[in-house]
Amino acid sequence: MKISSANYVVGATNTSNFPTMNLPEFMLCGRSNVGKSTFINTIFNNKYLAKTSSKPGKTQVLNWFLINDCFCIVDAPGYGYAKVSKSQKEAFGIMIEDYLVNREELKAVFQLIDYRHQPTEDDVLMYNFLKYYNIDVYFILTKEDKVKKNDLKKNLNIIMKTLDCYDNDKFIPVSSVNRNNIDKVLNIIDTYL
Ligand SMILES: Nc1nc2c(ncn2[C@@H]2O[C@H](COP(=O)(O)OP(=O)(O)OP(=O)(O)O)[C@@H](O)[C@H]2O)c(=O)[nH]1
Ligand SMILES: [Mg+2]
Repeated sequence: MKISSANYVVGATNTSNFPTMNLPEFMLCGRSNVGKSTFINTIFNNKYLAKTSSKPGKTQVLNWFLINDCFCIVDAPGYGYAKVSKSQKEAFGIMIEDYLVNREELKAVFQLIDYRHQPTEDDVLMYNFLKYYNIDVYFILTKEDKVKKNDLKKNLNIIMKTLDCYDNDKFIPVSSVNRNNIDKVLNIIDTYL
């Protein structure tokens, strides 16, 4: 897929102000700091598109990005960030659940997992939630450039085992540093368009 345009559309916190473009949407979810916003900038080749930070908790609302005027990517706040207040965590949770359960435009979710670490309880809960609602999910393993060659297979096995996933679930290791496998993600999106 050739990317001819990628633009920020809007940020929203509840159904009443979600945009109404009636285009296919793909959501990114994952722990705070796993690299969701960076991943958007990497796939669409524009480091200023989504705001990123080395400190967790950067993204605070659902952000829509319009790609090639034909589909949207939705960036979400991360889960599992200890410093976010309990009430804010609940608000993020409700907003993301509301989106995932009710959004007709949603085609698939890319769940991002840090390739260096064992998935957390929150990662497992999110995966089970997606499966329960029959939402197509693809795992993106981020920060591959930071994993030692010798650990690639071992880490993948730990991640698959912890998530207790299905044999046909797809895992795509990516890196914002060397752009590894970015074309594979675009190919997946293409199959829904
Ligand atoms: N080395 C390396 N660093 C990465 C990669 N992806 C993201 N990062 C770094 O990880 C940090 C967090 O990235 P973000 O994209 O802001 O993370 P996020 O998941 O959007 O975080 P929240 O908005 O807080 O939920 C930043 O310092 C990025 O530069 C990668 O593939 N390789
Ligand atoms: Mg972010």
